[in-house]
Amino acid sequence: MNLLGTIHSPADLKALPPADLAQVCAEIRHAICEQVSKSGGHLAPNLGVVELTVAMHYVFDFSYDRLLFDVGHQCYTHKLLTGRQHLLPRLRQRGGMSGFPEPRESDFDLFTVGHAGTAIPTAVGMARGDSLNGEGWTVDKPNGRRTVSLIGDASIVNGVAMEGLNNAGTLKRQFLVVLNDNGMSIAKPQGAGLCILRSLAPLAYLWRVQETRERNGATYARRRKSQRSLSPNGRIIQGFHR
Ligand SMILES: Cc1ncc(C[n+]2csc(CCOP(=O)(O)OP(=O)(O)O)c2C)c(N)n1
Repeated sequence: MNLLGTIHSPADLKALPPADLAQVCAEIRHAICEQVSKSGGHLAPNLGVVELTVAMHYVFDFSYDRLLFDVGHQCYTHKLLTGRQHLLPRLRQRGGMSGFPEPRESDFDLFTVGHAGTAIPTAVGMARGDSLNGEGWTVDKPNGRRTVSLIGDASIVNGVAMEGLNNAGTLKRQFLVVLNDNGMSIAKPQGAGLCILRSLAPLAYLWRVQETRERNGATYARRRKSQRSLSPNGRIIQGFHR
């Protein structure tokens, strides 16, 4: 049975059991490949975020919460989950599906955006606006709007993205940045920022080890010591949360 055809909004996706999500992802991949092979379009950036986008729509409610794509042409899965499958056959053509987030197409697209570095500062502005309106998520208002920005490893080193992270630290509320660290941009990413990200990889690995050890009842002191010795640079990113 085709599942994607039954999804007219993220509410339909949320109604599926988690076990069905892999099939939804496979059908989305197939739909994107079929269409891009006919009309052109961005293939790799979209195939790289299928599972990630499905997971975000499964967890959050973006008819209310905020979702911002930094790499705008990564939005095909998002569009297929938000009532726009009928526009896909005319991808990037008049009257069809724009290849970028487009608020005139759907309320699920908050910002017309190509690329790059803009998602985090824009999300900061939206989060601050929601908070000023009394609609933002806080500990006391757990049903308030949450904000999520998705950004790649080549884009997070943009000056404006870093400035956004700096400002995000002043929000004092929920603010999620999902870093899609796939080790690739148009060519191999370069520069010092990349070295910092690479140095975080052992930390991510250790967190997985920690989870296993937690289940096995290992002591907290021992876990912390391992974390420090493996990744001193982890504190650079953690520092933005202070
Ligand atoms: C300001 C600007 N610089 C460069 C580009 C060209 N460009 C489009 S996508 C991209 C790479 C994106 O890489 P990354 O952020 O790692 O995303 P992903 O690998 O997840 O696609 C670049 C350099 C652009 N569109 N705009």
